[in-house]
Amino acid sequence: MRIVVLAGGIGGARFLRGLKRAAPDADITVIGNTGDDIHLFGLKVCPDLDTVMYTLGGGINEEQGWGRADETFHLKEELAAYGVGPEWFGLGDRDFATHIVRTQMLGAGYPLSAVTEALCDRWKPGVRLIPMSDDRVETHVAVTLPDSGSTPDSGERRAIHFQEYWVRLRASVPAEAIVPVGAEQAKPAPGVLEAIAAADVVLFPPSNPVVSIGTILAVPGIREAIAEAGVPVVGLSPIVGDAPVRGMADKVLAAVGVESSAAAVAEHYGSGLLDGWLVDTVDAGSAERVESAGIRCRAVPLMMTDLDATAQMAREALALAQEVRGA
Ligand code: FO1
Repeated sequence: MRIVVLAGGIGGARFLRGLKRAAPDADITVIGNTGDDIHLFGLKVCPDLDTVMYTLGGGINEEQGWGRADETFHLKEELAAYGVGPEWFGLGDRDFATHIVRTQMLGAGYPLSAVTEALCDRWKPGVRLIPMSDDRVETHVAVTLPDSGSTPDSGERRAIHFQEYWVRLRASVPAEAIVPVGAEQAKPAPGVLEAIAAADVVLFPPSNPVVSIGTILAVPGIREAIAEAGVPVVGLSPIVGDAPVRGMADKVLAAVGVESSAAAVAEHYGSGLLDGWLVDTVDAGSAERVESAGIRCRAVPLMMTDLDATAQMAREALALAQEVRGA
């Protein structure tokens, strides 16, 4: 079975671990979000690609869900001693090596997709990980900075990098707009459209529907390829009981005018894209609303508490795909 998964960071990576357990013989292609990518200290950092690679390759910091296990921060401390920041973004020494190799290869002319493949040669994630695009796409968030009076730009309306919004501001101010800068001109990376066309099923894990999966779908050609592939497309709600399972998805949903509920996220994707949608058992009451939007819906436990529970979620997603295929 050929499975294509659109993935963001932590939620996508953990789901993939369960999917590999549930379908050990499947050929899994992961299309990774690169809208979170950021250039720091002259290096290209790809948080979502790295989170998938480290999680599936056994190198992730399990408690955080991002960055490397057994990490140290000497380099960051040395940079700070020179007054070189940003201090709010935690890049560890082991993680730095990945960004140095990536930046070196990009500088030598390799596209990001080839670089990602080379990095995965080390981590052997057991899936084919492809960035959504080799072109630069950077998610920016329009905010009005808090009027603290303490910084010169406080009270101003500005577009800031997604990482600044997420990590420095902790999504503490309303996101007024989310803009995947560069997406309109971006092309899907080599292998993306081919994998979708050859897939037996496409899955949307419980990743952020706006800044993760939404950004991937914003690359011209990807949404269309999925809609036209003629294979079941099944998603898992990242919202359980009107709140994100983790992260701050509700903040960015508000920016695109979508309420924070399992049913509203399904409607946001729409029946033109989604065939099936899994909601948590606590949201069983919203199944009817999803079905009346033309999307087959089942209520099953959706908390990724451990690998067994996550594998069961993946099995439910594949079963729903089978069901809609037979419909
Ligand atoms: N998340 C944080 O909350 N704080 C950090 O300092 C931080 C650093 C970081 C470094 C490398 C990396 O791959 C991920 C990192 N993340 C950090 C996670 C990341 O900001 C986001 O969770 C994702 O971009 C959203 O998917």
